[in-house]
Amino acid sequence: MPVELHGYRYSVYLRIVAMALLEKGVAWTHVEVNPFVSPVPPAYLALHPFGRVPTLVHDGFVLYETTAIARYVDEAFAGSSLQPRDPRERARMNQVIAVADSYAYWPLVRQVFAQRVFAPASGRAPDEAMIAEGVERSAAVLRALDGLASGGPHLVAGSLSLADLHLGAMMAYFTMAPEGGSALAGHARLSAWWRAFSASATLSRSDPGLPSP
Ligand SMILES: N[C@@H](CCC(=O)N[C@@H](CS)C(=O)NCC(=O)O)C(=O)O
Repeated sequence: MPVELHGYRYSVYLRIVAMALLEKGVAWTHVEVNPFVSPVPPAYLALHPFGRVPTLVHDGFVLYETTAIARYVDEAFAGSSLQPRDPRERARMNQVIAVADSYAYWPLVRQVFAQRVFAPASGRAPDEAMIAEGVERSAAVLRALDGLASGGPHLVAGSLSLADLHLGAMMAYFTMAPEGGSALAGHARLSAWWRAFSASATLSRSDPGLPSP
Protein backbone atom coordinates (compact mmCIF):
# COMPACT_ATOMS: atom_id res chain seq x y z
CA MET A 1 0.00 0.00 0.00
CA PRO A 2 2.43 2.75 -1.10
CA VAL A 3 2.03 6.25 0.29
CA GLU A 4 3.42 9.22 -1.62
CA LEU A 5 3.51 12.72 -0.22
CA HIS A 6 3.94 15.39 -2.89
CA GLY A 7 5.04 18.83 -1.79
CA TYR A 8 7.67 21.36 -0.95
CA ARG A 9 10.10 20.22 1.72
CA TYR A 10 9.89 23.57 3.59
CA SER A 11 6.07 23.73 3.59
CA VAL A 12 4.39 23.82 7.00
CA TYR A 13 1.43 22.03 5.48
CA LEU A 14 3.60 19.23 4.19
CA ARG A 15 5.14 18.97 7.67
CA ILE A 16 1.72 18.61 9.31
CA VAL A 17 1.00 15.57 7.14
CA ALA A 18 4.52 14.22 7.64
CA MET A 19 4.01 14.43 11.41
CA ALA A 20 0.68 12.62 11.16
CA LEU A 21 2.36 9.85 9.14
CA LEU A 22 5.20 9.64 11.66
CA GLU A 23 2.77 9.45 14.57
CA LYS A 24 0.93 6.58 12.86
CA GLY A 25 4.17 4.81 11.97
CA VAL A 26 3.47 4.99 8.22
CA ALA A 27 6.41 5.02 5.79
CA TRP A 28 6.09 7.25 2.73
CA THR A 29 7.92 8.42 -0.35
CA HIS A 30 8.48 12.15 -0.70
CA VAL A 31 7.97 13.70 -4.14
CA GLU A 32 9.37 17.22 -4.25
CA VAL A 33 7.14 19.94 -5.77
CA ASN A 34 7.86 23.63 -5.23
CA PRO A 35 4.55 25.48 -5.65
CA PHE A 36 6.30 28.86 -5.57
CA VAL A 37 8.12 28.22 -8.84
CA SER A 38 6.06 29.17 -11.88
CA PRO A 39 4.71 27.34 -13.74
CA VAL A 40 3.68 24.54 -11.40
CA PRO A 41 4.30 21.31 -13.36
CA PRO A 42 1.16 20.13 -15.23
CA ALA A 43 1.65 16.64 -13.76
CA TYR A 44 1.22 18.14 -10.28
CA LEU A 45 -1.76 20.27 -11.34
CA ALA A 46 -3.40 17.04 -12.43
CA LEU A 47 -3.27 15.97 -8.76
CA HIS A 48 -4.04 19.35 -7.20
CA PRO A 49 -5.92 21.80 -9.45
CA PHE A 50 -5.01 24.78 -7.21
CA GLY A 51 -1.29 24.00 -7.32
CA ARG A 52 -0.82 24.19 -3.57
CA VAL A 53 1.01 21.59 -1.52
CA PRO A 54 0.76 18.95 -0.18
CA THR A 55 -1.07 16.14 -1.96
CA LEU A 56 -1.18 12.58 -0.63
CA VAL A 57 -1.46 9.60 -2.96
CA HIS A 58 -2.27 6.37 -1.16
CA ASP A 59 -2.47 3.32 -3.34
CA GLY A 60 -3.94 5.42 -6.18
CA PHE A 61 -6.27 7.46 -3.92
CA VAL A 62 -5.44 11.15 -4.47
CA LEU A 63 -6.20 13.63 -1.68
CA TYR A 64 -5.37 17.32 -1.26
CA GLU A 65 -6.15 19.84 1.51
CA THR A 66 -4.14 19.28 4.65
CA THR A 67 -6.97 18.91 7.15
CA ALA A 68 -8.62 16.26 4.98
CA ILE A 69 -5.30 14.46 4.53
CA ALA A 70 -4.40 14.52 8.23
CA ARG A 71 -7.82 13.16 9.20
CA TYR A 72 -7.57 10.48 6.53
CA VAL A 73 -4.12 9.43 7.74
CA ASP A 74 -5.43 9.23 11.29
CA GLU A 75 -8.44 7.15 10.31
CA ALA A 76 -6.95 4.95 7.58
CA PHE A 77 -3.97 3.68 9.54
CA ALA A 78 -3.57 1.82 12.81
CA GLY A 79 -2.17 3.42 15.94
CA SER A 80 -3.34 5.84 18.61
CA SER A 81 -6.11 8.13 17.46
CA LEU A 82 -5.13 11.74 16.88
CA GLN A 83 -8.73 12.98 17.25
CA PRO A 84 -10.47 13.11 20.63
CA ARG A 85 -13.78 11.23 20.91
CA ASP A 86 -15.40 13.75 23.22
CA PRO A 87 -17.50 16.11 21.04
CA ARG A 88 -16.35 19.27 22.78
CA GLU A 89 -12.69 18.32 22.72
CA ARG A 90 -13.03 17.36 19.05
CA ALA A 91 -14.74 20.67 18.31
CA ARG A 92 -11.95 22.52 20.09
CA MET A 93 -9.36 20.62 18.07
CA ASN A 94 -11.13 21.57 14.83
CA GLN A 95 -11.44 25.16 16.02
CA VAL A 96 -7.71 25.45 16.74
CA ILE A 97 -6.91 24.02 13.30
CA ALA A 98 -9.28 26.47 11.63
CA VAL A 99 -7.83 29.41 13.58
CA ALA A 100 -4.32 28.31 12.60
CA ASP A 101 -5.28 28.17 8.90
CA SER A 102 -7.42 31.28 8.78
CA TYR A 103 -5.53 33.67 11.07
CA ALA A 104 -2.11 32.28 12.07
CA TYR A 105 -0.51 30.95 8.89
CA TRP A 106 -0.13 34.26 7.11
CA PRO A 107 1.34 36.48 9.87
CA LEU A 108 3.32 33.79 11.72
CA VAL A 109 4.70 31.88 8.75
CA ARG A 110 4.45 33.94 5.58
CA GLN A 111 5.24 37.29 7.15
CA VAL A 112 7.43 36.81 10.26
CA PHE A 113 9.21 33.50 9.55
CA ALA A 114 9.45 33.86 5.78
CA GLN A 115 10.97 37.32 6.00
CA ARG A 116 13.06 37.14 9.18
CA VAL A 117 14.42 33.59 8.77
CA PHE A 118 13.74 32.04 5.35
CA ALA A 119 14.58 35.04 3.14
CA PRO A 120 18.09 35.55 4.59
CA ALA A 121 18.73 31.80 4.54
CA SER A 122 17.86 31.93 0.83
CA GLY A 123 20.17 34.89 0.21
CA ARG A 124 17.42 37.53 0.14
CA ALA A 125 17.03 40.66 2.28
CA PRO A 126 14.09 40.55 4.71
CA ASP A 127 11.15 42.87 4.17
CA GLU A 128 11.06 44.69 7.52
CA ALA A 129 7.65 46.25 6.88
CA MET A 130 6.16 42.81 6.31
CA ILE A 131 7.76 41.51 9.53
CA ALA A 132 6.38 44.46 11.51
CA GLU A 133 2.91 43.86 10.08
CA GLY A 134 3.16 40.14 10.84
CA VAL A 135 4.20 40.78 14.44
CA GLU A 136 1.31 43.20 14.88
CA ARG A 137 -1.22 40.84 13.32
CA SER A 138 0.07 37.84 15.28
CA ALA A 139 -0.76 39.48 18.64
CA ALA A 140 -4.52 38.90 18.38
CA VAL A 141 -3.96 35.38 17.03
CA LEU A 142 -1.71 34.36 19.92
CA ARG A 143 -4.12 35.89 22.42
CA ALA A 144 -7.01 33.88 20.97
CA LEU A 145 -5.02 30.63 20.84
CA ASP A 146 -3.82 31.17 24.41
CA GLY A 147 -7.47 31.39 25.43
CA LEU A 148 -8.21 28.08 23.67
CA ALA A 149 -5.14 26.14 24.87
CA SER A 150 -5.62 23.64 27.69
CA GLY A 151 -2.65 24.93 29.68
CA GLY A 152 -1.09 21.46 29.62
CA PRO A 153 1.30 19.71 27.23
CA HIS A 154 -1.42 19.12 24.61
CA LEU A 155 -3.47 21.91 23.10
CA VAL A 156 -6.96 20.58 23.56
CA ALA A 157 -7.12 17.23 25.24
CA GLY A 158 -5.34 14.78 27.49
CA SER A 159 -3.42 13.37 24.54
CA LEU A 160 -1.78 14.46 21.33
CA SER A 161 -4.22 15.57 18.63
CA LEU A 162 -4.14 16.90 15.09
CA ALA A 163 -4.35 20.40 16.57
CA ASP A 164 -0.88 19.96 18.11
CA LEU A 165 0.54 18.92 14.75
CA HIS A 166 -1.21 21.67 12.81
CA LEU A 167 -0.32 24.60 15.02
CA GLY A 168 3.00 23.00 15.98
CA ALA A 169 4.34 23.15 12.42
CA MET A 170 3.50 26.86 12.25
CA MET A 171 4.84 27.63 15.73
CA ALA A 172 8.12 25.86 14.96
CA TYR A 173 8.76 28.36 12.17
CA PHE A 174 7.40 31.41 14.01
CA THR A 175 9.62 30.84 17.06
CA MET A 176 12.74 30.62 14.88
CA ALA A 177 12.35 34.39 14.51
CA PRO A 178 13.39 36.32 17.63
CA GLU A 179 10.19 38.36 17.31
CA GLY A 180 8.17 35.14 17.37
CA GLY A 181 9.86 33.78 20.48
CA SER A 182 9.29 37.03 22.37
CA ALA A 183 5.67 37.28 21.27
CA LEU A 184 4.94 33.72 22.40
CA ALA A 185 6.62 34.24 25.79
CA GLY A 186 3.81 36.61 26.79
CA HIS A 187 1.23 33.79 26.65
CA ALA A 188 1.53 31.34 29.53
CA ARG A 189 -0.82 28.57 28.34
CA LEU A 190 0.44 28.53 24.79
CA SER A 191 4.04 28.63 26.07
CA ALA A 192 3.41 25.63 28.36
CA TRP A 193 2.13 23.68 25.34
CA TRP A 194 5.02 24.80 23.15
CA ARG A 195 7.65 23.84 25.77
CA ALA A 196 6.31 20.27 25.66
CA PHE A 197 5.57 19.99 21.94
CA SER A 198 8.82 21.59 20.81
CA ALA A 199 10.69 18.74 22.53
CA SER A 200 8.75 16.03 20.67
CA ALA A 201 10.59 13.50 18.51
CA THR A 202 7.98 13.89 15.77
CA LEU A 203 8.66 17.59 15.45
CA SER A 204 12.43 17.10 15.23
CA ARG A 205 12.15 14.13 12.84
CA SER A 206 10.04 16.24 10.48
CA ASP A 207 12.37 19.26 10.61
CA PRO A 208 13.34 20.19 7.03
CA GLY A 209 16.11 22.57 8.12
CA LEU A 210 16.75 25.73 6.12
CA PRO A 211 18.03 26.26 2.59
CA SER A 212 21.60 27.39 2.14
CA PRO A 213 21.97 30.47 -0.07
N1 LIG B 1 -5.52 24.90 1.96
C1 LIG B 1 -4.26 24.27 1.63
C2 LIG B 1 -3.15 25.28 1.84
C3 LIG B 1 -1.80 24.73 1.49
C4 LIG B 1 -0.80 25.84 1.23
O1 LIG B 1 -1.14 27.05 1.19
N2 LIG B 1 0.45 25.44 1.01
C5 LIG B 1 1.45 26.41 0.66
C6 LIG B 1 2.83 25.97 1.09
S1 LIG B 1 3.00 25.95 2.87
C7 LIG B 1 1.47 26.57 -0.84
O2 LIG B 1 1.27 25.62 -1.56
N3 LIG B 1 1.69 27.80 -1.30
C8 LIG B 1 1.81 28.08 -2.69
C9 LIG B 1 1.25 29.41 -3.04
O3 LIG B 1 0.84 30.16 -2.14
O4 LIG B 1 1.21 29.72 -4.23
C10 LIG B 1 -4.05 23.04 2.50
O5 LIG B 1 -4.59 23.03 3.62
O6 LIG B 1 -3.41 22.09 2.07
